[in-house]
Formats: sequence, C-alpha cells, structure tokens
Amino acid sequence: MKDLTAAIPATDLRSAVLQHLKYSLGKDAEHATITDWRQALSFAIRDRIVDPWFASTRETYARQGKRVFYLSMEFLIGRLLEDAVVNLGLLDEAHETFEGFGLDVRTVMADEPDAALGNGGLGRLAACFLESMSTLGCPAYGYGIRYEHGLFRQGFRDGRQVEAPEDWLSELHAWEFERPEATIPVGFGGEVRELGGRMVWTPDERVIAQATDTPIIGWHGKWANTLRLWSARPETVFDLDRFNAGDYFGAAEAENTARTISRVLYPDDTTEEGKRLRLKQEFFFTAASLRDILRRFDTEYDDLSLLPSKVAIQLNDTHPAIAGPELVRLLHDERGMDLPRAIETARGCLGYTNHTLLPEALERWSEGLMGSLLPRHLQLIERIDAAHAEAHPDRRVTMLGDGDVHMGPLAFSMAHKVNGVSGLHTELMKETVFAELHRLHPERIVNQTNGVTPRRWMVSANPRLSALITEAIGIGWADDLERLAELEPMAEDAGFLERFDAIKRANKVDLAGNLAGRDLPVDPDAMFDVQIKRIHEYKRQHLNVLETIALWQEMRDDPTGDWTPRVKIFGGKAAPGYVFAKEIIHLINAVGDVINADPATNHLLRVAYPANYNVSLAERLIPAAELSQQISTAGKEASGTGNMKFALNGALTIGTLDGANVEIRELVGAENFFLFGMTASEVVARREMHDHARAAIEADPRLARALDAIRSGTFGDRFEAITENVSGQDYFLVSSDFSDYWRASREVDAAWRDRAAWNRMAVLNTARSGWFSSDRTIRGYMRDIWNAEALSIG
Ligand code: NBY
Repeated sequence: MKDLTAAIPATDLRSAVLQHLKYSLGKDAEHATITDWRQALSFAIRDRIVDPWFASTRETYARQGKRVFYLSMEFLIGRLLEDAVVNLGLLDEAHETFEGFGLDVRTVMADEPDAALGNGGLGRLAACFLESMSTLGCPAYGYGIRYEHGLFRQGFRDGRQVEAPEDWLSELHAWEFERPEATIPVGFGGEVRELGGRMVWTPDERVIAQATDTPIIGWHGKWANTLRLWSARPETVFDLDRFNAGDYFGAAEAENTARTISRVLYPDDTTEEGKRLRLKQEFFFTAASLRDILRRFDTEYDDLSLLPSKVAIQLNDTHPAIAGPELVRLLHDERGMDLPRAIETARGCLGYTNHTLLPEALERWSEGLMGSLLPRHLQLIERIDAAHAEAHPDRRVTMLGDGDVHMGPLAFSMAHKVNGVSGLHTELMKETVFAELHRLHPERIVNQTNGVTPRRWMVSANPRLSALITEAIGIGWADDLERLAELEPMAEDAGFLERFDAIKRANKVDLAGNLAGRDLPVDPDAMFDVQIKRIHEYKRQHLNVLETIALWQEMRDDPTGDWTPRVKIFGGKAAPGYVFAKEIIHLINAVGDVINADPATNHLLRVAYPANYNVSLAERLIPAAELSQQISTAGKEASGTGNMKFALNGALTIGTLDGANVEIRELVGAENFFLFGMTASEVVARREMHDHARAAIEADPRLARALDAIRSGTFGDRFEAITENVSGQDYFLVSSDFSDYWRASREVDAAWRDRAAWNRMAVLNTARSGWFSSDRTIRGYMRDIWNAEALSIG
C-alpha cells in the first residue's frame, strides 16, 4: 500500500507541544508540571524524527548498501531530548515556544533523567558512535539490552559511597517505540543431539527477547539510525494453574526468572566476575541480535555467501563475543553451511574492539558454566580452536585453557579485524595480550583512536563557546571538526582571547551555582581543576588527593604566600564491590571536609565532589574546566575520551603519556600540555626495582608528610589500605610519579596566572583537537573494518 502517512501535514512546534500535552498526556496547560511539558516537547520532537528515520530505512533498502550492526552491552546515552532538538536545529524555535509558555526550555530539557545504560567510557563511546553514524549517513543499528535499572545512583554517607537503584523507566520514556511483533526466542541449557547428520541443540530454558526501538537522529536531521534494545520476557506470562492452586509466588516464578536477565546493568567496569547471569545477559542480547540481523538479510538476499558483503557486526569488547560461535551455529547447524565455510563467513562479518589490557578485565568463562548454559557453543568453540590449531601448528595460544573459555582470543580469532582505541593501546595490544595472535595474523590488528561527538560535547554542552566559534569561522564546523584549525590565528588576537576567557568564566559561574545548590560552595575566580571518571586505582585519583594534601600543607605553612587558588573537582562512581576504589572515595571526601573547613586556606584551596557523576553532570563540568586531570599509570588507560572533551572545550591537560593523551599532546603541541610521569616502558622497569615506593617517599619530603598526615588521623580515618598500598607494593606507581606530578602541578599554577598566555594555550587546544571528533573515528571503522559506504538523503 502507498504510504498514506507521508501526507500528514506538518504542524508548528507550539501547536505540536500543546496537542501532545492535551491528547498524549491528558493534561491542560494550567496544571502541567515541568515533566509534563518536557514529555510533550519530547513527543513533538520525536514526531519530527520519524520522517527522516523512515527515509533512511527506505534509502538503505533501495541502495542495498552494507549495514553496520554495533553490538554493545552498554549505551550510555544520557539525555536524548536536547540532543534531538540541537540536531534538528530547533533550539531557537523551542526556546521561543517555551518563552511563550513562560518557561525556560533549558530547564525543561534538563528535567529529563539520564538513560544510564552503561558504566563509563565504553558505553559512552557507543553512544557517541551512534550519533556519528547517523550524522555520516552510515546505515547502522545499535543492539543492546534495555536494562530496567541502569547504573546505580551514587550517594555519600559519612563520605562513603552508598548505592541506590536507578529507575529511569519509572516514568514514561517518550523516545521508544515498542515492537511487540519483534520477538525472538532465546534458549539456554539443555542438550545437543545428532539428528540425521546434524547437531541439534534443544535448550531446556527459553525466554523471549522483545524489541524496543529508539531512533537516533544525526546532525541537521538528515539521517536517523535505530537503537534496538532487548527486554527479556517469559514464554508464558503467568502460570494460572499454580495460581489457582494457591501458589501465588510459584505462579510468577517463570516470569521473574526471565525478566531478571534484563533487570540490571552490571556495575563493574573493570573486573570480570564469573557470574552466570552475566553470561546469560551476554548470550541473550547477542543471540537475539544475530537472529534479527539474519532475518533482515533474508528479506533481501537468498545467498548466504553474500553475508560478509552486506553485514558488518562490530563487537564492543568481548561482552558479545559469543556472537562468533552463535553465528557459526546459525550458519552451520541451522542453515547447513559446512563448518569451515561457516567460520569463514562469520569471520567476514565480525570485527572486535578491545578496550582494556588489564588482565583482570579480560573475560573468561569456566568450561563448566559455558557447557551447562550453552552446550552447543562450547562444542563449537572446541571446533574453532581445533581449526585454528590445525592452521597454525606452532601456535601457543588457545581459546581454551586452564578449564576456561578465553573470550579475548575467541573474539580475536573470529574477527577479520581487531582494533585498539588509541595508538599506544594498539601497539601495546600487539606486544602484550595479543602478541602471539598478532604474530600469526599480522594484518588483523588495526588502530581506531576514539573520538567524541562535537554535537553533544560542544554545540549542546557549551553553547557560548560554540557561538563564538561560529562567529569566528562561520557555520559548518560541527560536522567538519578539523575546521577548528581556522581558529589558530585568533590565538594571537587579544580581543578574541578575552572573549574566550569570558566564556570560560561564565561557564564557571554557572557551574558554581550548580555546586552551591549541592552545598559545595566554590569561587569562580579560582582555577577549576577537574578529574571526572570511574574511580579506579589505575586512574590514580589518590595521586591527585596526595598532591592536594601536600599543597594544603604548604599553604598552611605560608598562608600569605603567592598561591594560585584552586578548586579541585572530583566526580565518579566506584564499582560496588571494589573495596579499594571505595576507600579512595572516602579519602577524597574526608580530605575535602578538612580542607574546606580550614579558614587559613579555604579561600585558596577547596575540594568539591558532587555525588552521582553522570553524563549530564559531565556536560556542565567540562565546559567550565580549566585543567583536565588525565593521570593514569602509563600503559593502563586504553584511550580515554573525557580527555578529548576537555581539550575541545579549551581545558589544558596535566597528564601522563597514556592512551590518547599521547595523541592529544602531539596535536595540541607539547608546549600546550603539562606532561609528567614515567612512560609505559619505564613503568614496567620501575616495578622490578626493589622498594621503589619507599625510595620515592624517602626522596620526597612533601609526599612523606602528606602520607604522615593521613596516617596520623588528620582526616579522621587512617586509610591504612591506601597508605600501605602506596608505600608498599605500589603497583600503580603513585609514589614514584608523585614528585614529577608535583612539579608539573606547580608549572600549571604559574602558567594559569598569566591569563593571556593561558588563554592562548586554551584556544590552541580547541583549535587543534578537531581530529578527536567521533566522525573521524567512524570514518576509520567504515574504511578499515566495515568496508561500508555512507548513504545520504535529501
Ligand atoms: O573504554 C574504557 C577504557 O578504560 C577507556 O580508556 C576507553 O577510552 C573507553 C572507550 O574505548 N573501558 C571501559 O569503559 N570499560 C567498561 O566500562 C567495562 C564495562 C564492563 C566490563 C568491563 C569493562 N565488564 O567486564 O563487565
């Protein structure tokens, strides 16, 4: 049938909002709350996305182009409304519309709860990629889990982290389209039998994967892709017989067991705990997605050998790595392709992105667990491993060893390309975790340095700076970010520098207002020094705290000295089971309490640690930051993406040669970056030195004094776990890097006081960071991994 809906006339935004308020939400304007208005605006904006969304789908079918399927356990989207308004170019109209209602549209948009379906960098990267794929007109689908509860809400009690469940779906979520017709059964357990020469897996537990689609609109509203998230549902909703027999709990048991799978996001961003439920989650969404991908393929083609030329499946870390054996199973067991061809075909489709070298984060599953939950997959992994062994008789790596399935090597061997996320990380991958596999497959590893979407992290988060940039270099930079280079000459223009400075100042005032509302008073005339990221030993928030204590002690020695006033801002959550990280949180808060209460110094130094750091808080913090702390132990941070957001927004970095810091420093210039610390290879060598921490403490009286203050109870608790760690084994070289960190920090102090010179460096950071757009990253994936072409409409 002809598309009758194509003829629906467009309405102006004001009428659309009022209509939705009345007819979708059942509210009159007089009694509407901010939330009602926000929902009405969301529906009105969503309406504007549907046509480009349909058009994108039509164009993809018409062109028979290759499609990209991005499989990720996490999508850390944050708020969607403002993104959509900005990308559709409706901000001014929305502003005027709401002015007419007597409301500030920014307040209305800020009412939206974050969709926190991710832990940190990995999940946020997936969100930036979705937006860039839409902006570039790359036909793509994101596939993940629709967690009922996203990342926990963080609170502090007596300075310690307490976790509360997050409940983003407790209110209507306007962006989704439920797809009750798109349901896919997913099985677990059971047994495998040979039937007529074929292996047949008969699971003994089944759940239904039910799809919900969210359109993701690109810049200027030209293209929209789909984020499809799966919820788990029981096969049979309710056991009426058991209910009628009086067994009320039992009647709902199947339902509960099934729904548990999509109940909650695992809040661990680093350690892999061998949890059965986690493996079920991984298989659940991977299996549903692959079936969906094949279903789409089948509607257009009838020759499975075309699969690798029409379908690119990207695995965001090993979490969906079961896709390898599952796709082989679908092709071989279900479609009758012979095994070597099935493996080859699957490999032609799959790409694998590695995000960490930390050994504790590399996924392994015991063969016992894998065999009981996915018996056919374990058999196929054995066959894949054997085929690999046959092809490479001298190999030393296995996907199976010590009774475990190693998901890294499995993903590597089932992917035609494997990528790291920064230049350094990719080189270290070749030398360490995948050294042996790299020797056997030297063409397979490629680098794709991460990026961030400038639409969210500049245009939307920093409207003042964006307006200045547009005034200076004209429109068109937001989807062609290397054009920021045109700002370079303005780094010599005193008038421009002053305006740049005034914008930073205004952003700082805004942030100070926000923090004051959280009972964290800060002075916008002080330097805003920011470290925001998950709390982890390798990220070394405790190095920052030790420097803070030492600085405070020197200020107390000489309170009338010529100090640079600083506000140390921290933000981040710790995995609930990560005891040491939680100690670091407690230390930051304890040190903050003492320093903030010290009348001798609190006009010079303050600590602010707002609870529950998330995407929308990052959107306020980054535009107001002057100093970006990127101080991980070299070799440990795969890339970082926050580091890029700061540089783009004109903050200077104090950092180690780790992850993408290396590339940031190369691009912005060494003279516009505060470098300190050991290199990755020096770190490895230093660890071998006997008593390196003790030697470092003996050589640096400031460090010794700061540690003594903690030990003696200056901050209440004595934090033995931390002091003993950094003065003992000190695996992350906190003590050994301290002196150089102190030196670099004092250089920062001195530099900040020369406002013109500082602003010049800040402008150069912005002007030279255009390469860090995720558009550049996605183009790299399209060219080097997916072999996919951008399509466009209109
Ligand atoms: O991925 C991060 C890296 O640490 C960071 O350097 C990089 O910039 C970013 C994007 O490439 N990794 C990360 O965020 N990892 C996780 O969030 C994560 C989540 C879950 C699990 C492991 C890691 N897990 O095993 O459950």
